[in-house]
Amino acid sequence: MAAAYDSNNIFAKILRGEIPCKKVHETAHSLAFHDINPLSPVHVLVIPKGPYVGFDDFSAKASNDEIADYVKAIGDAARKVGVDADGYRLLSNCGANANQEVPHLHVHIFGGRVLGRMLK
Ligand code: DGP
Repeated sequence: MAAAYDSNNIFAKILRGEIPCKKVHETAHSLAFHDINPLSPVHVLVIPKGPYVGFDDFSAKASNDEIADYVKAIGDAARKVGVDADGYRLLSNCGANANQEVPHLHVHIFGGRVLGRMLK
């Protein structure tokens, strides 16, 4: 079972506008912005606006509208930053075993170079 949502996590603060971000794309239910500590030439994070800790509670509790919006936002963000032509990697760390650092669901988009087998 996922942990309870902590509304003081850094991405909740970004969503409330309390901390700035370099926005890539925004929809009704999703926000994409550049990672503060990029691990590849393009490193974007895409988050749902709702209070979901990770993929587990998002997939269990989010509405079909939120899920559709989020999936589309990930693809649209990748196209906006131009990694669709050469390829990119999507990754979401979910929970302790995956070393998830920020307890708000995020999908990483890595691109801009040939990627090793593991990143993150
Ligand atoms: P993960 O380990 O999967 O939970 O990745 C968390 C990512 O969040 C990590 O790549 C760095 C990024 N990050 C942490 N704090 C901030 C922040 O304040 N702004 C932005 N843009 N990214 C952040």
